Amino acid sequence: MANSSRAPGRSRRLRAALVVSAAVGLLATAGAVVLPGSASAASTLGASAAERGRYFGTAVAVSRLNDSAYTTILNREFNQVTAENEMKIDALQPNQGQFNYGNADRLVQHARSQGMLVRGHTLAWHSQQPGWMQNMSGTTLRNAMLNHVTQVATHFRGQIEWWDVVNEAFADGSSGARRDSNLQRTGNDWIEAAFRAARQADPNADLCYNDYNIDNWNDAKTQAVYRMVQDFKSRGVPIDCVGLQSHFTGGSNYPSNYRTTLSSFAALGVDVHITELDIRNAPTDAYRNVVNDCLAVARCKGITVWGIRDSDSWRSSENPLLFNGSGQKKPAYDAVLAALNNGTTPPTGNPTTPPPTGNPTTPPPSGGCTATVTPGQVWGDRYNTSVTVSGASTWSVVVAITAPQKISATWSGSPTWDSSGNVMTMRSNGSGNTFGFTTMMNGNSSARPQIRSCTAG
Ligand code: 9MR
Repeated sequence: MANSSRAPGRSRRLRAALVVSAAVGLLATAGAVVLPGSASAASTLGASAAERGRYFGTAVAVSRLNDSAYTTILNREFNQVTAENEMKIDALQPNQGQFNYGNADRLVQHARSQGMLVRGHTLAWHSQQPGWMQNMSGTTLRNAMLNHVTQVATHFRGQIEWWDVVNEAFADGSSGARRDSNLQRTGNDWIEAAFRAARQADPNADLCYNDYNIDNWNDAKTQAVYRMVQDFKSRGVPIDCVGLQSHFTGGSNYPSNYRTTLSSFAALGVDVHITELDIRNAPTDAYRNVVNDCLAVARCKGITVWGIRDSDSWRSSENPLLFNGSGQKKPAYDAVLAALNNGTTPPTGNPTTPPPTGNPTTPPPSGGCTATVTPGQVWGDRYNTSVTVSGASTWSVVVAITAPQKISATWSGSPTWDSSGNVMTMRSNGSGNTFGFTTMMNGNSSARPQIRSCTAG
């Protein structure tokens, strides 16, 4: 049954500013663009975007996390990550029924340790299908696809901010038609079926449709995706966002009506994301325009570049990214940071003082165990909490969050949620007696989680 209802408050998640990091960054500035008259000039992409209530992210190739030069830039500059390949269907389910989460989990772990948001990419796609799926058709394929969506979204439940539920399902050119694929041949409703399965499996993740060549408002493909989203919204199909990949081939390929495209999708009641940005030869003006266009549209939640250094790019010979192969900032980097710093800060959700580090609360023993809260790291828009259980080796702990705060990530336990999304029951999962979670402040920087109960067994 269609269900477009969801936990409240998620769209407010990113509005809070990263004031703490920005201030620290200002002191530590090396080569930052300081704009006279601006309230603050953050020195990293992530901190500056967070000040504007946005994220600035990158695609990550998990194998490169072993490269310290790469990881240094990643951790310093970005507050959102997308797995470049490790969450694709062939990576996660190489043989039918055999799931391989190792690399993807490693990225999620890394993101969590750094307070980065994670975009899941991608649950259903005509490409990068494992061989067993490529050979399927009809009901068998439909069921296999839905099972993949359900299994994967369930595995990552609580860890993923946005899922690219369906990727690249429309044809290029002037037809405005769906792309022919084995998935499309299972019936035109395959896309909405995937979205419904994803919502059911992870009600707290925002669900996106993602595509390329939907940047120019006048293109038939853009119009066709727009009509699909409009139709989904009108029929209650659960969709929350549209991702514009924005792989541009050069200054001319950045369309002058890009902002119109972003705001037109947003007007349908979905968020918009720039999900895979790279521009041939990294022209400063096109990069600057993309940032300015996103900042001009309230529902444009953030920008992800498709790699860190030119040498990391899927089209490295075009040098399309913000850092050169040596990890140095390119002129496009300076243009992007300046545009971010020049942007207006959203009116709500800016804490004027750093949020409290939190008061440890120890609830009275209730069900045979005790759960003790230890405040963790605090960022401008979110904070970590860990909870240690004593008195039992298997347990469930009920944690309540004050809306509009929202838990965005958990670790070392198996969470389930009540229908509001604000009460989490965390069960032991063999990972020890301490679990943790990240809470987005969403404009409320003072509330802290409350332990409602600790039950042994
Ligand atoms: O950058 C990715 C590259 O390493 C892979 O070989 C390729 C095939 O899976 O996918 C690239 O990423 C694509 C993304 O998943 C979807 N949009 C287009 C991206 C560039 O091809």
